[in-house]
Amino acid sequence: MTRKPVLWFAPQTCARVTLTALEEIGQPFDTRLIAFMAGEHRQPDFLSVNPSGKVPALETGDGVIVQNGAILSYLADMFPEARLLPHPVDARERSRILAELFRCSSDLHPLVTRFVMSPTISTDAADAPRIRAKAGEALALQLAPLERRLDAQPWMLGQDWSILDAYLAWIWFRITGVGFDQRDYSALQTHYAKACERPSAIAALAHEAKAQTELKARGLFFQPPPADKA
Ligand SMILES: N[C@@H](CCC(=O)N[C@@H](CS)C(=O)NCC(=O)O)C(=O)O
Repeated sequence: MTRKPVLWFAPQTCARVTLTALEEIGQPFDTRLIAFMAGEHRQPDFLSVNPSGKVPALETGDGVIVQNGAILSYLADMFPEARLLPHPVDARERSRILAELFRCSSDLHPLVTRFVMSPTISTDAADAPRIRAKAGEALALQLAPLERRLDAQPWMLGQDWSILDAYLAWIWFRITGVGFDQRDYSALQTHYAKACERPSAIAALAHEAKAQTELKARGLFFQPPPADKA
């Protein structure tokens, strides 16, 4: 990746995970902010980068990479010294690591979207609490094994932090931000607090804070409503 990468992102979205990965790598990168409330994700400028209109998208010397899992896997391979993911010794170990990435991007993230964005998913406002409740039940089912795992080990993959911990931390931030019941998840709470202490996470949040200020100034910052207001 010879040219400086450019990350297309928005604050509070799953692009936070990619932002954290780039901060962890510690090499210069640029960002382009997408204002969802202005519909910028549906405008030609961005659609020419990612035709599906979703963040994150990473422009690199190797072309544009989309899908968080693919970007993280690419960055882990390109910058092995950053140890974003363990270096797999064989195909089986690689499959275990990929399974955890897909757990975040394919199992959990769609549920997060339904739970957090239920008021914007349905055209019928009365439906929103029901959609959120169903997504909450499904999330509880998916998070229970992770709670047990994190009760027995500090990080998603064992003793060492990986970018999967930033992914899970974003998921936790998103759902608890709108009122997911945390009571049965003390290990996840501890994990989130530890994940947020990492310098790369602090830097990513500082970056987001600047973007958030910019969006607020433009009247374009969106905060999903909490559960009791959905
Ligand atoms: N499968 C994609 C999902 C990305 C995604 O849904 N991003 C959200 C923000 S968290 C987004 O851009 N949503 C805008 C939209 O779907 O219109 C990935 O893992 O990168």
